[in-house]
Order: sequence, then structure tokens, then C-alpha cells
Amino acid sequence: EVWRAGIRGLDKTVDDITKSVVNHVQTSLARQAYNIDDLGAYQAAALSVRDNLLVNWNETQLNYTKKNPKRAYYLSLEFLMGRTLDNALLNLGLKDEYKDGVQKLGFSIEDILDKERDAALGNGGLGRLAACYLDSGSSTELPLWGYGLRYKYGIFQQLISPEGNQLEAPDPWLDNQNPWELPRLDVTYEIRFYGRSERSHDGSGRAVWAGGQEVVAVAYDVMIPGYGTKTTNNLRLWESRSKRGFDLNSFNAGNYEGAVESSNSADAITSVLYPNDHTSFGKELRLKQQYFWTAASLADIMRRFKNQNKPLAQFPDFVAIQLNDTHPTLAIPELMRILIDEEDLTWDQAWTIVTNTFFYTNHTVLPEALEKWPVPLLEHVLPRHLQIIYDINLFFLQAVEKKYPGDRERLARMSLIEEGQPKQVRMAHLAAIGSRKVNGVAELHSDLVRTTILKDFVEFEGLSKYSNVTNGITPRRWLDQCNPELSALITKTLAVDKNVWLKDLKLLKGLIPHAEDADFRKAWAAIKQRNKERLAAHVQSTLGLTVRTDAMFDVQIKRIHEYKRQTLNILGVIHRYLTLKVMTPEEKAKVNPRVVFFAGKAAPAYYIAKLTIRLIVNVAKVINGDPDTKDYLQLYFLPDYSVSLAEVLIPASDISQHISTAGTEASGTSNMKFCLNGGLLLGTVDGANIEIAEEVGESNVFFFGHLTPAVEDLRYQHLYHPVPIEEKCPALANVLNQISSGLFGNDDIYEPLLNTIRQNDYYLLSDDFDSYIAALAMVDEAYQDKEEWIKKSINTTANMGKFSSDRAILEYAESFWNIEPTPFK
Ligand code: 26W
Repeated sequence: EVWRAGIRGLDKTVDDITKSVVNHVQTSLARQAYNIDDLGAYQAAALSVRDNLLVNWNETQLNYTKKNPKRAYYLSLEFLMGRTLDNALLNLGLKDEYKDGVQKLGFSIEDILDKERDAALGNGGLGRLAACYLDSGSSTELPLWGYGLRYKYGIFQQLISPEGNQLEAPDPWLDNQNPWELPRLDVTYEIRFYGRSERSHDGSGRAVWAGGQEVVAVAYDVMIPGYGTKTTNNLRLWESRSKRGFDLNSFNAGNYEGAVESSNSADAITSVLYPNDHTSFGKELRLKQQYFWTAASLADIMRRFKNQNKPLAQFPDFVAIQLNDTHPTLAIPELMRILIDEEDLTWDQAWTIVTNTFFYTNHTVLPEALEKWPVPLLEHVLPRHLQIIYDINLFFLQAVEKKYPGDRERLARMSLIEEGQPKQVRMAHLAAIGSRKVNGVAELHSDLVRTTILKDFVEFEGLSKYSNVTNGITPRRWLDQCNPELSALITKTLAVDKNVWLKDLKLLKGLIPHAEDADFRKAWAAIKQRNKERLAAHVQSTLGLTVRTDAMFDVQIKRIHEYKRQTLNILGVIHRYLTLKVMTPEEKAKVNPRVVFFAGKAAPAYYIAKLTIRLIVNVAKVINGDPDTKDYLQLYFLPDYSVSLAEVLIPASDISQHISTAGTEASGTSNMKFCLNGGLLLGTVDGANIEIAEEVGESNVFFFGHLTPAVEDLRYQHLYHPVPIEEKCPALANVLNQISSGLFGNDDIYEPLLNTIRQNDYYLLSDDFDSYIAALAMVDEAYQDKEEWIKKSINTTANMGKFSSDRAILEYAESFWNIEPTPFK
């Protein structure tokens, strides 16, 4: 109660709340309270909550201005925020009051919450991680700001055609106005593109970047409330606008239209989020997005620093900038440009500042995901930056040459420039040498970064720069908010206030002894059951499909990608179906019914991933319609996966699948969300699965498949000593042949997908299929013993404390950024 009373700004009682909501209906929305619908009620409630956040937000910024601590800035091209209202209410501790308040006005809080559209400014893991880190930054009271882009269209809306094809529709998420953003029309910067790099005429000989096009960046601020604290940090998103300079020449020539018309190209920069993850296309507009955002963010950071009147050499004492993957790497040459061309520092002075300011997190080692920009494109769009990159490269390679004289191959491998037609700039190399620290996102992945893609750099610069911070998730959204009943049971059982354990997640260990208590297990299982019913009700109301709830719920939800191997899962489902088809009624009676859920988007141009969706949808039609099997196996592809859909699916899962080819999934974060909610994990020895098993115990995880060190060899075998699939894995060959023979549609539409396995099978499905099927059988067997299963579920949740994003963000704060919690009364 004390912490809540302390953070209240304006509205304290249910009466205050109803008054403030009605006031917003009448003044902000200009409507009458008696004819307001759920959407109007949502908007008014959101504006009322926003008033409360604003009080804290203002005080937070004032606190920072007064104390002037070192600050960290998280630069991310994606922030996958999801909905805000429920989270804001929980973080403010005002959920019950608002529930009562809107009820007094004749509304249900659930209906109102459901009216909010997701803010889906991200593709998947990397963007959702950024959102969790912001929540944790505020909750641990760190001076941490986010910088990103205010896309007009978020990740596309996914529709599934009757044939099972993914169709993409735009996501105009701002159409109903966004109550959570504050336009800052006074915070603007002019960002240049194209033009030329010249020598100045003032005798100094320094470079001047001139001409080209100028675009205006306008700030929009999003408040990030901490849980149980007043600290409310800021996420600043940039919008591009054309510079509406009035063209007097056109005007005088009688061309009024031409004079007021703005060019589309300026607005285009922040119009849409690129929907690719793990593939880089080298598109000019994407390059412009990256520069526009990093230049605006750096200008803003520099302006804030300069307000303090400190020498530039102290910049790294007040500023740490985290690069979320290589997407913001242009910030490195941009800061060099500012320091050399505008501030007149020497190269060495500038480079010292730069390399003490930036930190780089790598999120993938897949070669197709490593960003490279064609030199001719960079030269055209950012001529001065290309010169700076060449200079960085020159000095760097000179140092390498000094340490390894005559080692030309090493120089070629380490160069920022990859030879070829055209030459390309390797952004991961630039990010690595321009940063103070480089990290991967789980132990195994950080090892792979050190031993594969950045091996030469570790050798040259030393191991201590290359480290690990295992990812985390916020337990506020991913337990308290999405699974309120489980959260309440945990609070009651631990007998501590929920605001204590939600901020010190290791306290969950206190649940371990209760796994032996039959009443507790009963309560635990009943909550899982109600979460399954909640999911079934959601599927019923959104898709009109009836899901049985007395079965095991088996879930795989994530971007559709070959390396994540949804294909392995669907082939496993078909294998199960074929097995059921030949069973006697007696055998079937022993089968444990299973409902398999898939959800996830495929990049619009990713043909094989789209075929996978099509296969899943068509297999579902056959299986769900087959009277022989439908009591034992159901299959659903839920369209338009989103943060909000994940919040319903995750608490309902008994088992979830994280089955990437070993060494390909950097971390995974949904694996953590499932386990925190008492779902067990079926997975490969990859990413954070490994650390989850270390924490919860291997007996509570179902592992299968080859290990990372074997992968390279197996791929070599596939290429040079291929064994026919019939011989190598007859069970898999049979499944593939059944698909080819038309069991799920009588054409050869799936052949290109099946051929990826029959031919070089890069992701090793044929190597892992048998052990996958065996693992599924072990899951079935374990599930038969309900009491044991519930114990596993409880012990899993109890041991997930490590994976709080509070732990992760504090690791960044302490070992990288050197920033400290900065609370205020
Ligand atoms: C240039 C195209 C592009 C776009 C996005 C390449 C790569 C990306 C991201 C780095 C992909 C991504 O989201 N990676 C995921 O990051 C998560 C957070 O660290 C990890 O949990 C996932 O394993 C990783 O795939």
C-alpha cells in the first residue's frame, strides 16, 4: 500500500477515476457519456491513465536533470510493445480502482482492454526483447531511454486464404489515434541525405557535407512506467517529415500547388517497418531509415550532453549507447563525423570517445542475417560516412598488419570492406571495432560469436571485450499480466507481496517445497485448465472453432523460418496422424489426446516459409475432419500472431516447442515465457534452452537432436556423402511420400518444401527426426502421470528466476554501461 500511495499522481480513488474518465469523454473525445461505446471508453480510460503517468514521467525527467547521472540509450529499430493500458494499470498499482471505476460507468474492464490495438513495431524476438528491457529499466530505476522509429504501419496483418496461403495486409495502428504518445513538435532535427563531401573554404581543410536532401525528424515520446516505482522513462520515436520550406520561386511563377506540395520521399522514411527478420536486402529506403534514426538520436543525445557545458572528452562518462544488433551501426561513423567535422576534434580524440561510448549486441550468427551495405549505395546516400568508414578501416588494418605482419588473408577476413561485385561494408565488423563491449544473448550463442563470426577480432582485441548477457523477459507482462490467477496463487503461497517477488524473481524458489503438497498441485492444475479454457474461448470467438480442453496443449509460436523448423513439427504431427490411422480401438484408448497449435508470420518474400504455413493449414483440414483421429489429435494454425495472442497462448500450454537446428537460435525468449508459466519445454540443445535446463533441471526438460559441434560435419556429409532418405530415416521418408502422394491436396505444390529436406537438408531434419519422434513419445509418457507432470510444472516455474529481464538489464548497467539506479522520493 505504501508504494502505491507513493506513486499516485492525480487519481487516487474510484471517484477520482470516474470523474477523470467522464471528463476525457466530454473534453478530449468531445462525446456524451451516455452514448459512449467500448472503444470510446477505452480511449477515455487510456487518456485518464496517461494523466497519471505524465505526473511520474515529468518528475522522472526532472530528477535526471537535477542529478545528472550517466545515462544509457538503447537504440533499436524495433520495439514490439503490444498493448499498454493493462500494463500501465498494473505498474501503477491502479488496476482494481480502474476496474471498479469503469464498472460504475457501465463497462467491463476486460472489454475495454480488448479494444486496444497492439503497438507492433517489431518482427519478433529482437523487438520484444527491447520492450522487456525498457520495462525493466524503469522498474529498476535506471536512467535508460529508448530511441526508435515511429512507423506509420507496424508488422503486417496476416490473413490466411482458404487455400492456406499467407496474405499480408497493412497494419494502420495509428488510425484510432494513439493515446500513449506525446508529439514533441518542438524537438526536431534536420537530417541530410545524398549530396557531396567537400573541403571547407575556411582554410581548416576539414570536410563539409553539403547539398542533397534534408528531411526533418520530429520526436514522439512514449512513457515507460516502472513497476511499483515512480520512475517513468522515455521511449523517443522519430517521425520523418519533409522540410516544408516554401518555394518562393515556384510561388512567383504562379505554381502555388508546387510550392506547398511536399515530396513523398521524406514521409516514406518512417512509413513502414521492414517485415524481414534474418535477411538483409540492401534496400535504399532501409538504409535511409537507419541513418535517419541514428542521426536524429545522436543529435538529441549530443544536445542533452552539451547542455551541461562539459568538455567533449567526458562524453563517455555521461553517455552509453547500446546498439541492438547492427541496425544502428551508422551511429559510429556519424559520431565520428560530428566530432571531427563539426566539433573540430582530432581523429584520435574522436575515436577514443566513440569506442568508449558504444556497446554492440549481436542477435544472430546466421550468415544471411549479417548486414552488409553495398559501397556504391553508401557512397550515393551518405558520401561523407563512406569516407569515414574507409578511414576507420585503414587505421584498423594498419594495426592488424602490425600485429600479424604479412598475413594478407587475415586482413581480407577482418576488413570492413568485403571484396566483390559490388564491394560491401560489413556492419558487424564496424560495430565490433567501434564498441567498448560486444555480447551475444545466451552462453552458447556468445561462444559461437567468439569462435565463428568474430573469431579474428577476439584474437586481435582480447577475450575480455567479447562477453555474454543472457536474455530475459519481464515477469510483469509475462506472468502477472497474462496469467493473473497463477500470479495470485504464487503471491498467496510465497506469503510476500507480489511487488516483492515480481522484482526479485529468484524468490519463486519458495514454491519448490509446495510441489509436494497435493492441494497446491490441485490449485496449480486447475489454473492451467482455466487458461486452456480461456484460450479455447478466444479461438471460438475469433475463429468460430471449437477446441477441446481435455487434451495436452502443444504450442509452437514464433516467426516461421527454416532454422526454427516448424517443418519438423508438422512432419511429426503427420507421423502421429499416420500412426493413429493404423491403430486398433484398444490401442487408441491408451493415447493421450493432443491439441497442436501453431502461430507465426513468414516474411512476405520467404517462399519456403509460406509453403510451411500452407502445409500446416491443409494438414489441419484433413486431421480435424477425420473421424478416425479427431478425438486424439487436433491441429490449429492461429492467424496473425501478436504479443496479445501470445499472452493468451502461453499460459495455456502444457508443452512448447523450441526445436531449432543446434547452434542457430541465438537465445529464444518465448521458451522463457512458457517455462515461467509452468509449461514444459521440448527442445534442442540450443540457445537459452540450455540455460533453462541448467536452472530447472534436465529431468524437467525434453531434449533431443544433435549437438552444435556435430552440425558442421553433418552438413558436410549431406553434401559429399549423401545417403538416400529412405535408407537414413524411413519414418521421415514415409511422411514425405504421403504428402507427395496427395494426402493433403492433390497437386505438387509442396514439392519445393519437401525437396529442401530430400536434397541437401541444410537444417538437418533427417538427422534429428527419429530422436524428435522419440522425445514426443517421452512427453506423452510423462503426461500420463498427471501428478508427476504437475510437479515438473511447479518446479519449472520455481526455478526460472534467472530469466527476469531485471537481472539482464542490471548486468548491462553494471558491467557495460556503468550507470546506476537513480530513484527519487
Ligand atoms: C537485416 C534483417 C534482420 C532483421 C532482424 C536481421 C536480423 C534481425 C534480428 C537480429 C533477428 C532477431 O530477432 N533475432 C532474435 O533475437 C532474439 C533476442 O535476442 C533472440 O532471442 C532470438 O534467438 C534471435 O533469433
